[in-house]
This record gives sequence, C-alpha cells and structure tokens, in this order.
Amino acid sequence: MQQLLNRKPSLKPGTQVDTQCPFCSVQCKIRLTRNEPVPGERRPSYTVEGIPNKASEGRVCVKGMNAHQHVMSGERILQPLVKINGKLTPSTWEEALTRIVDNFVSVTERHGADAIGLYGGGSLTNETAYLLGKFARIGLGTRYIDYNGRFCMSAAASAGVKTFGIDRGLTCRLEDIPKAKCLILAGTNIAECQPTLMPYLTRAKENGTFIIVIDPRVTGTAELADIHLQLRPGTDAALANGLLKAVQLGGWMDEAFIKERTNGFAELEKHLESVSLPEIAELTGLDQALIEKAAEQYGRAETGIIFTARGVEQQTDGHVAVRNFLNLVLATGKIGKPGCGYGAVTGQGNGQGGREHGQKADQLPGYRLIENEEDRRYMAGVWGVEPDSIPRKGVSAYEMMELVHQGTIRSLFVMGSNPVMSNPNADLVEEALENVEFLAVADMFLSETARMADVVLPVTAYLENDGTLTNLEGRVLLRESKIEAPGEARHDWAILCELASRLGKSAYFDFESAEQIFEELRVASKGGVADYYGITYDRLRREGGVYWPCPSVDESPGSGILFEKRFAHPDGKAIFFPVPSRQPQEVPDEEFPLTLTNGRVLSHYLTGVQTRRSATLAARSVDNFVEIHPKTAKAHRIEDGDMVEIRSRHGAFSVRCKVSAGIRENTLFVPMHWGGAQNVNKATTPELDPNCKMPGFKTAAASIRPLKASML
Ligand SMILES: Nc1nc2c(c(=O)[nH]1)N[C@H]1C(S)=C(S)[C@@H](COP(=O)(O)OP(=O)(O)OC[C@H]3O[C@@H](n4cnc5c(=O)[nH]c(N)nc54)[C@H](O)[C@@H]3O)O[C@H]1N2
Ligand SMILES: Nc1nc2c(c(=O)[nH]1)N[C@H]1C(S)=C(S)[C@@H](COP(=O)(O)OP(=O)(O)OC[C@H]3O[C@@H](n4cnc5c(=O)[nH]c(N)nc54)[C@H](O)[C@@H]3O)O[C@H]1N2
Ligand code: SF4
Ligand SMILES: [Mo]
Repeated sequence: MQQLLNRKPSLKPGTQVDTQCPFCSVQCKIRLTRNEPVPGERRPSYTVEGIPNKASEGRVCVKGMNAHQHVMSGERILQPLVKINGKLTPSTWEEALTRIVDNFVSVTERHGADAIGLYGGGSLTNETAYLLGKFARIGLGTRYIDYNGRFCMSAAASAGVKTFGIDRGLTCRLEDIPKAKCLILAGTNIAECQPTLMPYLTRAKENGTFIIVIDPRVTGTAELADIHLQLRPGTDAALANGLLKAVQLGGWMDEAFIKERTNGFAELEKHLESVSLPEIAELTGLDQALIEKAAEQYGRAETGIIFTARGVEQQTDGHVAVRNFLNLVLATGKIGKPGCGYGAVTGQGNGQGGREHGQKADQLPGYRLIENEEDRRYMAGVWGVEPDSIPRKGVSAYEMMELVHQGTIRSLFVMGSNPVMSNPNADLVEEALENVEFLAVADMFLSETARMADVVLPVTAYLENDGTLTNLEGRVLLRESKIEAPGEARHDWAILCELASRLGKSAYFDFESAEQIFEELRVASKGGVADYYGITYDRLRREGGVYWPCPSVDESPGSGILFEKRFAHPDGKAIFFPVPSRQPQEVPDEEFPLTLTNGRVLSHYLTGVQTRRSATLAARSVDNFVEIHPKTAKAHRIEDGDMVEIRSRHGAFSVRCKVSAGIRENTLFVPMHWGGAQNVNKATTPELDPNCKMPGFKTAAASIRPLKASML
C-alpha cells in the first residue's frame, strides 16, 4: 500500500508516449520521451517533440514543451483527502466517497436534489463532460450544473447560435487564414495564447494579407498589424458599428449575398442611419480616419476572416458585440468559401467539445436544449428514463456561486476548475465556498479551491487518461494514454461511475472505458447540432482527427468550411441583428479614473495551478504585474517595479508595476494567473451579460496607488 502511494507518475527510461498538450484549444500533438540516464544524472530528463498534425503542423509552444513537468511534480495529490478538525488529511477512497455520498443523500433528503451543484470545466475530455452532465441529471437529479467555459466561450457561442444557427468556433479551416486578403483580429492575442498558430498569420502576411488588430495593447499579435485600433476597453460593439457604417458608405456591402442568404438586413440598415462616425471615434477613443481605413481594407478585400476572443467577449455586452462583428461578416458576404469566415478563438483544450455535450445549465448532449421537449424525449430514450425525470435548466457558473453564497446550493462538487480564483468578484466567491455546507473537489493538485474542500479526490492527468477533445476548429481528436495512474489517482469518469453506483444508479453508469462512454455519446449526439455519430475511436486513430458535424460512419466528414450553401437556421439563412453603441460597462469617474482590463501571458495557463507547478514555466514569470502607460504611471507617481494597490468598486489587490508604452493611456492590464493578494478577480465586476451570463471581466473602473515603503 505504502509503495503504491509513493509511486509518482513516471515513464521508464527510453520509452515514449504520443499525446496531446493539455493546455490550449490548438491541441498540439506531442511526443514525450524519457531519455536514457547519463551517469551522474540525478533527475530524469525528457525530450518533447511536436508530431505533425493538421492544426499545429508539428509545432509546440513553451507550455507544451514543459507540460509533463507538472504531471511529474511532487505536488500531485496521490490519495484522497478529507477534512478532519479543519485540516485536509490523507484518507482512503472508501472514506472519501462515503463522505460525498452521505452528504448528497442527506442534502437531498433535507432540501431536495437542487441543493447540490456541479461545476465542470473545459479541460475535461468529451467523455467526462458528457458523463458529468448525465450524473447531474440522472445520478443526482439536480438542475444545477454549469462549467468554467461560461467565462470563456458563452458570448461567442450564443452569438453563433443566434446568427448562424450553430456554434462551431471556426466556420472555416486554419488553412484558410493565409488565403484571406484581410484579417481582423479583435481582442485576441494569438501570439501568447495560441502561439503555434502564429505561422498561419505570418504566412498570411507574406502573402500580402492586410491585418487589422483591435486591442488596447501592443501585443505580439498587434505587432503584425497594418492597422492597430487601440480602442478604449469595452467599446468593441461601437467600433463594429463604425466599421459597418463606413463599409456601407463605401458601397462595399455584398447585396446579392444579403438578399439570398440573410434575414433582417432592413433593420440593420435602419439602425445604421443613426450611427455617426465622429461619435464612434469619440466613444472608442480612436481616430475616425483609421476606422474608415480599416473598413475600406476589409470591405474591399475579396476574401477575409474576422476573429474574436475574450477581449471582445468578456464584457457585459459580449454577446451583441460578437453579433455586430458577425453583421460585418454577413454584410460583406465573407463566409462559406475559402479564405473567408468567422472564428471565435476557443480557449481551453476542450473548450469546444466541453460546450457541446451537456455540462451547461441549459443543455443536453449534441448541443440539444434542456427546455426543448423533443430534445428531452430523445435524451430520455437514450438514457432509458422518463422525459419528465430530467431536471429543467439551472443557472450559469457565477450565478451558481451566488446561490452557494445565499445558501440555496448547500453542497458543491467541482471537477476540473478552480472557481475561487477564476470567478469575478473573488471575495464573494471565497466567502461562499468558506461557508458552504460541503465542498468536494476532484483535481490533480491542491488548487486554491481544493484547499477549501471537505473532500479532495485525486485524478489522473493528461498523460494518464484516455479520451477525445475537440480543438478550436471543431476537429475531434483522440488522446490515448500509456502511463499508469500514479498513487491512487483515478480517472474523472471512473469517479463519476463509482459515485453513481453508490447512489443506486449503476445501471445508467456501467462504463469500463472512455471508449464505452464515447459510444453512448455518439448516440446521444446523433441528429443534434454537434453530431458525433459518425466518429469512432478507430476512425480517429485512422484519420488523425474528424470535423463535426459527422452524422455517418460511412461518409467522409465535411470539408471543414461551414455554410457553403446554407446556414443552420431552418430556412437556411443567417440573421442580422442591430446592436446599439454603448459606453463601457463601467465608466471611470474621479474616484476610479482608470480602466482595468486583464488577460494572459505566454508561459502561464489560466489560474496557474498547473503551470506554476512546472519549474521551467514558473521561472519565466514568477509574480503578477500590472502593465501601465508611462504617462499614467507618472501622473500617479509610480515607477517601474513599484508595488501598487489597484482598487475597483468591487475590491482590491496588489501587484508590481511594469511601465510600458505599448498600452493605452489610463488603461491597466493585469494577467489572471496568480491568486491570493495578487488576484485580479478581487476587482472584477460581478455584472453579467444578460444574453449569455458571461461576466464583464475585461472592463472595470479602477484606481491605482503606490505602496512605497514609507507609505506601508
Ligand atoms: N498562454 C496562455 N494561453 C492561453 C490561456 C492562458 O491562460 N495562457 N488560456 C486559454 C484560454 S482558456 C483562453 S479563453 C484563451 C484566451 O485568449 P485571448 O482572448 O486571446 O486572451 P486574453 O489575454 O484574455 O485577451 C486577449 C486580448 O484582449 C485584449 N483586450 C482587453 N480588453 C479588451 C477590449 O475591451 N477590447 C478588445 N478588442 N481587446 C481587449 C487584451 O489586451 C488581450 O491582448 O487563451 C487560451 N490560451
Ligand atoms: N479576470 C479574468 N478572469 C478569468 C478570465 C479572464 O480573462 N480574466 N478568463 C476566464 C476563462 S476564459 C476561463 S477558461 C476560466 C478558467 O478558470 P478555471 O476553471 O479556474 O481554470 P484552470 O486554472 O484551468 O482550473 C482548472 C483546474 O482543474 C484542474 N484540472 C486540469 N485538468 C483536469 C482534469 O482533467 N480533471 C480534473 N478533475 N481536474 C483538472 C487543474 O489542476 C486546475 O486546478 O477563467 C476565467 N476567469
Ligand atoms: S499551449 Fe496550445 S499552442 Fe502551446 S503546445 Fe499546448 S496546445 Fe499547442
Ligand atoms: Mo477560456
């Protein structure tokens, strides 16, 4: 037993595994080799190489090169932990699972199943995400399940569904990027966030593609730009109105496309009558001539692609801001053909698949809807239950935290997320998790959230766990593992099956492998929007990866270009939607004169639980910082390297200053990868987009003050 517990994850010298990077949505295929030891070597050494594949073409970034380090880290949790006298203490699976099941049963008896909440994540495989949704609805019977992708993809996903009738991150293939004559990159920093995709942009540049970047900062991505629109954070919807207006005035709209393939243009045209370019320039803080020039380049170009990511989307108007960029795509007819399209640059490794198979509050597998009677009947048939027994829709991730805070949700089970750091308004969330009756967390590490738990379950990492993940293109990929689970760690899906069995639901969770779960997922998704029926593990092994929708095992999947002839709405047409220009959600005032935005740096991933445990990655960026313009710094008597306190209407945190001329004046940028006193989410707003419940992470009014030694 003791030997087993001490068994750290390892690979025998000279052996190799072919796997996929656990981090971002590109899902680069990689080969990890444990090198033969050389005499005198004290630590094992590894070599990482990219494996050629259609997305990264064999490239790997610094995170992928070092991802194995966290897996091999001595900080892995290797046995279950339970809280005894306020302290997490090593325990047995029997004890840990009994505590969880006893709590679920007791909470259900006292308050009903809806007093239990489940919280998932976009790093989980399709199989686990599917099973988590099924566990909520069938294992527990609770309506409350949601996942961290709410903070990530919800604005773009809901916009795609409304405009096109379907949400698949990219409507085109990555190989279309160099074919586009014009690219608009709005609120996306591909250079740091999907680095292995950069050659698609540089290749485009070499082909003469005109690149427009919309970002308040000069990022690595913005350095490629022919035009950089360095707008005021939170004004993307207005900027898109300006671009639309200028395209209309220039006569660059595609009238034939609008007539044949869209609905609602008359309303958009009417709305554009009220749009004034000087007003847009004022609101966005940009030069009108530059907006017009950008519109001309995109409008006149024969082909073009617009990308958006979290800069545009993590706003309280993120859904409509994306829809306004989609208006621009439709008005110029740049979709459904090579070199054209729209892309929401998906974030997490399985950010795409994770939003398709039922871990969202309002969703059933295959992108079916939980409030749609036909969808409920179909899923009830697959699961062998009565349609009425499937709970109705719940609430979004942050709203679940509010329900925990209020005491409506009394027991919370978290799998694959670190919500105490990644939710907005972190102080409220911390208070909620401190006071909740019962918290269970399944993780590889003692994350900030796991530390607060009553029970922590150790899970397997990417090198140890089989499953499928769907990359940012909508390509389903199989990741097979060859390394045994370390210590007593178990697969996420196996934990769910065991819990269900102890709750008397084993008949619905009788799975012995990820592949068996995938076989059920195929049927569950059949006929749905995200149809995986034609995909099997064997096919994935043979073909390397398969685009969805893929309804048939015999036919070849689609070309990867969506909407060549029709959109996914029943009449085959896409829908225009007029979007008002508005002020940012939080307007600076005397007390909070600056605008705080946030995002990522190259070497860390999300809340940093994994990357801060990789020695090489941690060494590249040790602490959090704020990027601030030299003039703004001077006005606040701050120098490069000073410690400062940043305060908003919601809370405060402290970081070091990095003075940089690459950021807009009066704007602050802080990465999201550090917790505790350095956590930017202590100051982000709890306000949500009413359409998709995305928090307005990216814009808060803030103040800054130096914490000089004399002032401390
Ligand atoms: N290195 C690294 N890579 C990652 C991740 C990571 O944590 N680290 N996370 C992955 C995940 S889950 C995601 S979701 C993606 C995120 O990928 P991105 O969305 O590209 O990342 P962010 O840095 O959050 O934001 C992108 C840019 O938006 C800009 N921005 C801020 N406010 C605004 C605004 O109001 N308007 C506009 N137009 N731009 C604005 C920021 O300056 C930033 O450069 O990355 C994925 N890849
Ligand atoms: N201020 C601000 N806040 C943000 C954002 C922002 O841009 N600004 N971005 C938002 C976005 S886009 C996202 S995606 C969220 C992400 O927020 P989180 O969900 O908190 O992200 P992670 O840090 O990836 O947390 C994942 C946790 O799950 C664990 N884990 C990894 N893989 C597995 C697995 O296979 N199984 C299990 N059981 N556990 C696993 C990791 O160790 C880690 O503890 O943050 C959001 N929060
Ligand atoms: S982080 Fe993204 S780009 Fe880097 S290796 Fe991993 S999957 Fe590829
Ligand atoms: Mo994300």
